[in-house]
Amino acid sequence: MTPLTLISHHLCPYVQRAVIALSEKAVPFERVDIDLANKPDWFKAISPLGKTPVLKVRDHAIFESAVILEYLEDTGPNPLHPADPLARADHRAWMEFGSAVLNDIAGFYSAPDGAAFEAKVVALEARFAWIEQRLGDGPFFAGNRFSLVDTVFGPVFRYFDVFDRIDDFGILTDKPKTKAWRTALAARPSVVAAVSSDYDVRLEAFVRGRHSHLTRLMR
Ligand SMILES: N[C@@H](CCC(=O)N[C@@H](CS)C(=O)NCC(=O)O)C(=O)O
Repeated sequence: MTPLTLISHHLCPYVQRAVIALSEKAVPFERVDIDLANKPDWFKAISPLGKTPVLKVRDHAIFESAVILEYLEDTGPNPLHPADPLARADHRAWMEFGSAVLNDIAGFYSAPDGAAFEAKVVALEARFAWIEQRLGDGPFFAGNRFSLVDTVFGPVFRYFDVFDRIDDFGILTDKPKTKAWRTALAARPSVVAAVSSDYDVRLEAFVRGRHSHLTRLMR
């Protein structure tokens, strides 16, 4: 089997997608965490967008998490995408939706003032209203079968474990299906193992370093 190396970052939710998929497929890989605030030259030389994750396969460097996930689907065991083309398209669309949620989360923890912060709370609440509407009986996005959409949302919900300790912002309130999905993902071994045990401490330190509205709420 071709040795795989995943160039990673401790907190990166896009990295976590790939780690979860590799774990679900039981594909061995080496993880190399880098400092994105001080990118090593070797990383800059192989990463056209300068972002993690990058999956090294022999002398190829595959970038963009969605592309890495597709490559793992194409080459690894235990498919995480549904076989039906329409269902696959639907899953790809909700994975993209998950990236939009991540952009809003970044806006939420970086918002410089109360007005920008409130706008992101409203935006996130609306995103999760869509998710609540879309979810079925669970426990996962597509019922009993863990899918790539779950690899995207495990890292999304992980943020809220830290946000919830700051305050209840009401983003996930009155969304029972979303709540059950979050609980199921938090218990999935692949999701748990996608970050190190000091993840929460690191994320808190990261948010403090933003000097944002959320940082001020932490005090
Ligand atoms: N669309 C990319 C997003 C990856 C991304 O934004 N990675 C962040 C860390 S979570 C990054 O490397 N940021 C560093 C930078 O933009 O300079 C993907 O899906 O892989």
